[in-house]
Amino acid sequence: MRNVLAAVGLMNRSATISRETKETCIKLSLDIDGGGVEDIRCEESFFTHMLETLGRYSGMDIELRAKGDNVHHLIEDVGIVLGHALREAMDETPVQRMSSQTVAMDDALVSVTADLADRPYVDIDCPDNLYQHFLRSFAMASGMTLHVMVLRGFDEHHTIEATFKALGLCLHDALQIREDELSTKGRVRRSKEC
Ligand SMILES: [Mn+2]
Repeated sequence: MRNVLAAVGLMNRSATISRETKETCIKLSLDIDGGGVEDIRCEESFFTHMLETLGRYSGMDIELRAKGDNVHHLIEDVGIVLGHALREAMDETPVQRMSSQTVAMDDALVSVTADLADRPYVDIDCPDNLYQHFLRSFAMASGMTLHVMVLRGFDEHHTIEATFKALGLCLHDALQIREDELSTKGRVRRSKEC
């Protein structure tokens, strides 16, 4: 539990989104101040494993039920919904915003840098187009800046898994609450009302 105010019920950084289209059906509950508890059921076992990794390393609770007419639509739409949920759950509470993490997994060495402000921008190295698509959709929907650099690695599985671990660690640190906004211009995220 990273947030004492959430622990005593004085703050709620969570969001629940249901999204159904002709291509996918997604139900997601996200709690930033959870304990990294994942309850994920979707049709792709490696994608499920990566989302569990993201939850565990970020310390966010992720509850997900997702189905899709194909894996591309499933991965893309889960990224969009997860990004929207993160943005909604963060709201305007000041946070550390920025984090950079480098993770090794055997041959793979991956560096992830994120800034959780309203500055949607991505530059992503990824050996798999679908997982690059997920990361891009997630980051753009959340509004964050996200850079992923694969420093080395030849096993795609290791490289993708190291990326999700590093992203999770970035989110863990960047979501830490501050008393004031880390900015010279004040507000860096819009409230839901704006
Ligand atoms: Mn697409």
